[in-house]
Amino acid sequence: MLRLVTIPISHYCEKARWALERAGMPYREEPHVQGIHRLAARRAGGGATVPVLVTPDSVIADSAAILAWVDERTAPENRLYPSDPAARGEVQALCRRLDEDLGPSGRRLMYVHMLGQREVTLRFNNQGVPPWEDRFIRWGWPLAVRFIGRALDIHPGVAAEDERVAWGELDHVAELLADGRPYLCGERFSAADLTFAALAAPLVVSPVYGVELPQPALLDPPTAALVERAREHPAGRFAMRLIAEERR
Ligand SMILES: N[C@@H](CCC(=O)N[C@@H](CS)C(=O)NCC(=O)O)C(=O)O
Repeated sequence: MLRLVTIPISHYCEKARWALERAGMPYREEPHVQGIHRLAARRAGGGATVPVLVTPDSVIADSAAILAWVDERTAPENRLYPSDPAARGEVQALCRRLDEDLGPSGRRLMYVHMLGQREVTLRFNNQGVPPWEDRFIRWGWPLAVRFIGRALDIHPGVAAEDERVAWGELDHVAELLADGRPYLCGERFSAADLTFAALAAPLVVSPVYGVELPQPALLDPPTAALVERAREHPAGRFAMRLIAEERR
């Protein structure tokens, strides 16, 4: 049985879950809270980040590498990467861009919003984690806020900066779609679509995700307004469409 070490709320972990589930590969998720995840990731044979996928003969500690590993074991008609080298290169380049720009900016933006909403954050963040980790992070909440702040380099003004980068990425996706193509790299759902929709999930607060996400009615008004604005963006609407159609 495959093992997937995660922070359940993490959008990089959602990428891995989505790829595994889409390929019909059974796996056991091992969810942890922030901080403890580093011990779990290292114990599984990975580095400091999750997801980490433990297979019978390897340990894969990066979400893009997990998608590639899953794809090699998927029937050709369901693959996420085209076999043509040029088309494959295009998908990989877009995935890399989204991993490097949309992923970190959207994540930090949502953490800045959510860290001030302790109860709702803990309720949704801690789904499925071991009970002692749930108690640990509740008890040590101020420490957890400091740990996350340091790990993500949260500083004054960072939310505006992240919003600019994240919306720049949404605009880029909207520009790609402006010629009427149904998917980011053409006629077929690819790793770029999965990567985009998973990494945009915190911004649009995806209604389908590996764990439940707090819908706008539960969020503070500025956060709810941000989510509504993301959902109304053409790229946000595209993410919602992909999630509804492809995230089974
Ligand atoms: N490039 C990595 C990035 C993964 C990543 O940043 N994971 C976050 C969770 S969203 C993490 O583990 N951060 C905690 C840390 O750096 O300590 C991937 O795609 O797997």
